[in-house]
Amino acid sequence: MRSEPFKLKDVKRLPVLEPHQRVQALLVAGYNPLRLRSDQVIFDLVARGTSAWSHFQKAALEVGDEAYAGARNFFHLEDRLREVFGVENVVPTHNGLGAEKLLATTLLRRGQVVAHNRGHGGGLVEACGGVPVDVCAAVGSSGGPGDFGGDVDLARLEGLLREKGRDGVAYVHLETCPEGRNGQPVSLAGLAAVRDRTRDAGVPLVLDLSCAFSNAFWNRAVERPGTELAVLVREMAAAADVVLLDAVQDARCDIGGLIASRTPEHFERFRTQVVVFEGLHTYGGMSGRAMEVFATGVGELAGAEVVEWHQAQIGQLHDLLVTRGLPVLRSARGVVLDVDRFLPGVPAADHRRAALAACLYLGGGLRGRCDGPWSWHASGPGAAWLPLDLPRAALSRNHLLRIADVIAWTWERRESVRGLRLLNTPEFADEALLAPVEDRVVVPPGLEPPERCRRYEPYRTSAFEPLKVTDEAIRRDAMARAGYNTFLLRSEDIFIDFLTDSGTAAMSTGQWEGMADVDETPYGSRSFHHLEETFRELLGYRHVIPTHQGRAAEHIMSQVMIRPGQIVPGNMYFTTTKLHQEMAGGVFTDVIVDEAHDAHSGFPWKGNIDPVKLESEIRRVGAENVAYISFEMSVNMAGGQPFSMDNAREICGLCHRHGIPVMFDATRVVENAEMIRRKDPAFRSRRIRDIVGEMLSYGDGCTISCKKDFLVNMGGMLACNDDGLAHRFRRMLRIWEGDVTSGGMAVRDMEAMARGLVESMDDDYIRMRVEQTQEFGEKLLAAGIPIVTPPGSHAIFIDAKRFLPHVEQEQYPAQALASAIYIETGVRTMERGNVSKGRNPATGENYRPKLELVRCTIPRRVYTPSHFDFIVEGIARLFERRDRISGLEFVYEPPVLRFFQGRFTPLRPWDF
Ligand code: P61
Repeated sequence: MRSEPFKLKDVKRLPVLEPHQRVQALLVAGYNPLRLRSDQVIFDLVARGTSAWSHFQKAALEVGDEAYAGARNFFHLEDRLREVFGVENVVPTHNGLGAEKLLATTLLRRGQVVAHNRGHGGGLVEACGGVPVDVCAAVGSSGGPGDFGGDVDLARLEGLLREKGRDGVAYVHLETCPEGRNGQPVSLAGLAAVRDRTRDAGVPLVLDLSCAFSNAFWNRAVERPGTELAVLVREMAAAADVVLLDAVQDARCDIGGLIASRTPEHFERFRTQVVVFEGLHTYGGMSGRAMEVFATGVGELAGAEVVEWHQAQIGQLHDLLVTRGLPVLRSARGVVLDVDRFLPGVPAADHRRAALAACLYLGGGLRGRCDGPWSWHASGPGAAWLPLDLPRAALSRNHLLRIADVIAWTWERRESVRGLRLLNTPEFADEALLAPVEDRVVVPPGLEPPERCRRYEPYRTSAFEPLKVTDEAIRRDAMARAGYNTFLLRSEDIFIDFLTDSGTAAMSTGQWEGMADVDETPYGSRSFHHLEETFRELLGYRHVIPTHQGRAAEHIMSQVMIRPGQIVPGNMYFTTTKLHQEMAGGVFTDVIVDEAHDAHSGFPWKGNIDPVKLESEIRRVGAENVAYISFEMSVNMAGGQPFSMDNAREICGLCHRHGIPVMFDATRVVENAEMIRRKDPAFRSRRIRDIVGEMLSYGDGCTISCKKDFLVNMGGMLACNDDGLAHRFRRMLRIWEGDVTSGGMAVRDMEAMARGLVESMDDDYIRMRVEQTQEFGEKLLAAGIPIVTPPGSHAIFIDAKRFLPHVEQEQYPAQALASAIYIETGVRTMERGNVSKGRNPATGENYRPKLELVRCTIPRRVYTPSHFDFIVEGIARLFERRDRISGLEFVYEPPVLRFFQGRFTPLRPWDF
């Protein structure tokens, strides 16, 4: 699998911790990462409940049936388990341990043996008077998952069964990818052999299926190529007498468990016991909502897409480490560091493993998995290995690169690492308190792994939205049905959606938090005041007037500020902006610099207004006939091109000398500010919010579509300083949009907007956001694809004239290219050429804009480097066969804004 089979839906901020903060945190935690607070850990690689949820799982939270008995969610869970695992007779438990508890307290008698492959985890068996016996081959084999290190030593098992007999062995307990065996899987052949032995001996076989799909990935790779994972999992489940499931592994939940048995007698005993320890037999210690999340997670395992991606990511991380020569083992849960080879200089008595865990934390905030009995970790088989389990669907490739850098950084400093001494007598690993044997564990603080420092998304996935991978025949058909217009495609037929960055951002958990508690009133809600204060503070305008989106603000501003016949000079038109100016009787005039119309000029400030053009317009009509200047940031139609601070200062000064107001379109103000920081050395070390504040301070007001930079799915803004103007804006707002303290928006959307504005000015976020677009542009250029240069901030624009030089402008090359890209890749883009520009109303002729572009617009916080690589490869494939793409003609042409609903057909059938 080459990219995530999902897009990001909700994101969660990763903590930012300077090296000295990590040193301090670890000191307070007694050099034991398990004792750190979650906000002190950047990458939590303990993989228990840390995976991302699908947005269906998140929705499931809202439909918990919290009835004490017979909750709907339990039956849903039963159904999904039957379909996916082929498991019947389910008894729910609060977590995996709850399931083990029901097992041990029903099937185990004092003195009986439990044979297992789990490495550790025998605490419960011992507490119930049993004797756990690990029957695996020696722990610490150095093979990868293809060696099935979770398999049982059959001779030992046979010997034990023979020696103890049916009465002496309570059950044989096998775990898929057992934690204590470094997550190494169990083979199907091994499982079948154990089943034969247990049947012969009359001893129940218990199988923990928590990681069954991860395990099956390796069964398929080695034993059964081409078989569906779900088929293999059902085969495993059918081999067992009793199955256990902890919801926090493959099913990606944060809580929940169950036990089930084909045997009516076992089932009866679990059902009797569940009410003693867990809860009633239809909830077992889970809330209704937890069962629904669990049921949804189980149902989503059927296609196993996320399991496949998880394994692909583990492979990537493993390869990154192996190519640097690090002593590391791949597992089905993550990677495992070979502690002895990693830190040979630290004596075993100095807690080598704990020292390595501490170093990884100091180097970059990593926390490996080190829970369980202390003796197992300190001196038992666990001491030789440090597992780093990869959460499912939560991290991007940049995160993996960062994790690999941190591990490699530690490796490079291994000679200077010193060990730890124990300060107490812990029974469990989380109790241990340690201190360095010398004055330090690893090299002095202040040094971070240098490359890619902070060059990763400053958030992880909290919830994702699964994507449908369609095949080409389906896409060809969908495109024809959509009349070769990407606006008319159904979102469900799309793999990656680059139509627009408008309203498509992933929300953050912080925004959701705010939305959960709002006062739903249109008059004076707390959220309105929060919004007003935040916008005032960050944008600097006194009057803050919310609207439901950008065009509503444009309508009001145009109606209030334009007298019929006045001109409105601007830095290139935008469709809705120009339409509202014209509806108010104004005439748009383009005063952008000439370079903006040249797709290949390297000029860095293609969003600038040309002062000479502007002055000559003012002179031509007289200042009193200029309504205002419409000054757009990160000019959309020019390719997302910024203006410079010098230009803003100069143009605003010029206008004010003539008494002409400057109204910004601040829709993409934060991205323009980041471009200024990147390109203008004077701003390199300035904070983004200061740059934004300075830019806006030169103008008199602004309209904003908050659906772009401000990270919300709905919302707009109109702002100014002038009291009289604000009064007239508000009057219009009441008549056309809604109340002045809501602008016709849901209160929760205002709360999300206030928080979105703050998040958009997070320096780490905006740096990475613009970096992502730049990198995408550079990859396309490297693949020989003609794009508008220099790359902008919100989108990359492909030059359709150069991509399809054989297609006449009258045959709509950009429209044809957008359609062909969809057919080839499943990626949706947008035409920005003469279809968008329309016809000259006087002559009925098509306008012939200089630029015929296809816009690949990048939603914020939604896609990862793997998605981008997928797209670049697809477009490069199409480029090879571009001569087989013909132009289009209209079969239906709407009278206004024809690009939205127009329909086309190819001039000759497409056979690329
Ligand atoms: C977009 F095909 N932009 O880029 P509203 N100003 C600016 C915008 O980029 C903008 C608006 C005002 C869209 C959505 C869109 O022909 C189209 O909140 C610089 O969408 O009302 C919107 O803000 C309007 C796409 C709009 C189009 C019009 O994808």
